[in-house]
Amino acid sequence: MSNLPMYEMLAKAFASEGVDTVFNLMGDGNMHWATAMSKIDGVQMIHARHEHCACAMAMGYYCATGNTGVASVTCGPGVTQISTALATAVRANVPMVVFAGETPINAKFYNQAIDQGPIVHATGAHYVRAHSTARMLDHVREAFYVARYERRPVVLGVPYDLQKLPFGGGPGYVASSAYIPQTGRTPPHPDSVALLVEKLAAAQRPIIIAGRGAVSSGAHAAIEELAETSGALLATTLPARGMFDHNRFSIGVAGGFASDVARELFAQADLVIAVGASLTYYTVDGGALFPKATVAQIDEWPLGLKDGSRAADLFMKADAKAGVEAVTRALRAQGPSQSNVRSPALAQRIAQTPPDSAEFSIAPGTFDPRHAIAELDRVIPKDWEMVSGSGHSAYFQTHMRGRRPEQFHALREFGAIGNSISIAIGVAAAKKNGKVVLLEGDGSLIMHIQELETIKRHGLRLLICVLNDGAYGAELHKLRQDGLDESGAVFGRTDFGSISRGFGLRGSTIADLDQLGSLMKSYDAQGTAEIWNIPISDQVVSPSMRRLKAKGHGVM
Ligand SMILES: Cc1ncc(C[n+]2csc(CCOP(=O)(O)OP(=O)(O)O)c2C)c(N)n1
Ligand SMILES: [Mg+2]
Repeated sequence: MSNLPMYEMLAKAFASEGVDTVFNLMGDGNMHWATAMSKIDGVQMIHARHEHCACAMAMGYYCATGNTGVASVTCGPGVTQISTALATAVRANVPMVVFAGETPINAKFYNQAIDQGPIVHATGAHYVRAHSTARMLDHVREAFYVARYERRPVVLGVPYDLQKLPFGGGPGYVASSAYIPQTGRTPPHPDSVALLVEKLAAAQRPIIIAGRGAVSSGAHAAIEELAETSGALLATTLPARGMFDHNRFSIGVAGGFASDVARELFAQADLVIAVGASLTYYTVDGGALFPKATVAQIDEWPLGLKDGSRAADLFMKADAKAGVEAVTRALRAQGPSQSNVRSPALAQRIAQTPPDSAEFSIAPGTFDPRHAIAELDRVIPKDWEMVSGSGHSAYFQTHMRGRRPEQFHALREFGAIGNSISIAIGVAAAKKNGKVVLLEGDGSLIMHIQELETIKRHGLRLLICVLNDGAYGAELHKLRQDGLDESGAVFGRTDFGSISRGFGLRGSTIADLDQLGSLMKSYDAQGTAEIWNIPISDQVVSPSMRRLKAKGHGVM
């Protein structure tokens, strides 16, 4: 075994880390390793058509499984291609390991040579410069350890002349999981419980916002119990969207995408408790969402300063579930609280009021995106994985209901378009059951449309719904609001149905929203991926975009 080439040992170490799927694009720097990986029993190799997409697929795979995503790219241009994917993974806390070659360390000249570390570091990702043959397996362990424990992307750069040397022996590989501290749930300090209970008992209009930390802690039921006990309303951050959709006092997402009713209730809130939510600029809508509220944060790692603003007024350092349960117990012991916000009339209003009821005139042959989304919400089964894209149409997608946050995937933290087809491919490669839908804008989809070929070649099955306004809608609406020429953001409605068929997949343009039910049945009955090209109006402006006008674009 010790005489095996280094690339074989590197592949075995990756397998020991539990890697079962790799998203790859070959070049000199990674082809030996990738080929060795593909020979390992149970490893699925997905060969992408762009390195950015290989990484975004690995991110999608993480979203669907919770396991560290693994991608592989070649040295030099392979690495320069992935900077947007790395920055996106950094912002979204996605654990990912990218096996990248490096140009040969002993070569006098190599045209693809570039200092890869600074490129990777500039994105916020970690770079492991694997230059020691004796410590080569330690380098792999470090990559997985940092990715898993710090929840961020890591690029492992291995010069490819070193990859071809004989391994030379050494102790067996011990996977990174053996090094990750297992500390159990962090309990809250009694003083912070007492302080929060005092505030909660006195609050008349409290709202709890749950975030990703609440989802990963399994705090769903505990938070609903605290809300019930304290008379609080329930909301979530965007990534935790859907957590309380079944609860009649759930007001949906907090932030710029909040519904009209939610905005009104937040404006009146006197206490907001963020549970496992870092209170980003977007969650608090730049500070405009709950100006009157005292803000408390329950978090494993509370933040005093977030995105340039004070995050909260009081803090509890605790695991989400443990912290919330302690507050509920103490609140019960203390007796009834002052809250008076919950009522049957409010529950009815929440259930019956549309997120946004502004009126627009809709040109013939196009749909109001709100109607298109409502119909998609009706026909797409609730147990499907949903990947939600970016752009202006993302607002409408956010208001679909009844799907668990674990099945809703939107990596928008870096604000980059062009990721979502690949994220959806990663989800589809993990799930392998066809129950994956991507909702995406036309501009973002076409940015990496070549990945339809990857879908076809690997026989992946997913449904892609394009909200096609024939434009970079997000840009178009800002240009219009500023009275500028919009022609640079308008492209016309690309015929994605034909493009899809050209790649050997199924595809159609939707002429009537009533078609969607029967199209869903025919998608289910066969084995090929499909695009529904949905022409939407470019006149319907989301409330978040309308508010942007009032604030002034780009001014935070
Ligand atoms: C990589 C990247 N390039 C450019 C932008 C600027 N941008 C933001 S939204 C958008 C338009 C997206 O168009 P589309 O996917 O059709 O969605 P729509 O806004 O029309 O709903 C653009 C170009 C960006 N965010 N990321
Ligand atoms: Mg568009």
